[in-house]
Amino acid sequence: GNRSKLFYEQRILYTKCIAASKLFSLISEKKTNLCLAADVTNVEKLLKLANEVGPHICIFKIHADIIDDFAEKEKEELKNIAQRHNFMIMEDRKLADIGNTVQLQFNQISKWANLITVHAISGFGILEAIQNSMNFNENIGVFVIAELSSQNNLITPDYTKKTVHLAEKYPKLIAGIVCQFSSTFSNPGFIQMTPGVNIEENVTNDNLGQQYNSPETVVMDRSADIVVVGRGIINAPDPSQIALEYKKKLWNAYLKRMKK
Ligand code: 5BU
Repeated sequence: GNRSKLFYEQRILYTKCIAASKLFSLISEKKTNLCLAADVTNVEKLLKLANEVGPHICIFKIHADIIDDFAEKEKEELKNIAQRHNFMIMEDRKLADIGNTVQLQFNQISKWANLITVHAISGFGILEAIQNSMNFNENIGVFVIAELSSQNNLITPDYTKKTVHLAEKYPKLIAGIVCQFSSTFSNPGFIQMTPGVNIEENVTNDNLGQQYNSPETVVMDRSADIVVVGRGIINAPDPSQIALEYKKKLWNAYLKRMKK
């Protein structure tokens, strides 16, 4: 079937990943498919963003290694905010090492994150390692990176295909795929997460290779289920107000896709 024609609620029937079904239902409850990329270095600013933007997002995505003094207390506080506003916390760590090392890294990150990104570059060992650890914590969902948004990145069509094929072998683990195109995978149980979106006029890239599309392009033409927005929101004078604007645009694009 065509996954882009199923409502979020319907997609729950196809997933075997607990985190993915939670995500599908919170998206349809809150009517938001917006993921905030909270790429800030100051931990107070991070928590303030989570509080202010929280009502408008399904995922609060961070890079823990860029934050100054992100300690136990702050992680607990972020978890509390996530519970209050009903969003999930993603660590965009892009794990990529051999299975054993990834297992050790995962065991730390799974103490506070609900979702995590991984590269499939090192092969099956990385997913086996996470699966072994998952027995203790069933609620962490993995997003596998099959494509990147950056210009001239080194991922080939063959690598993308093999990544999706590998992900298919771990349905309980895999919440979704980070990719750019509708054709990248077909399993309706996987969530398509797509970064590289900005609504400012004439902003199509940054000067370090990032490439931007519109909400309509990624949701309607490329069938994204969750859209990642960072600087378009966090650099605005009023992040909460602009997040609401992104939320509405992205949700309308989804509704239009379903009617098309
Ligand atoms: P931006 O400020 O909207 O450009 O931030 C995009 C975020 O998505 C940032 O945190 C990146 O690390 C992340 N990202 C990406 O931009 N492109 C990719 O292909 C992947 C992740 Br995978």
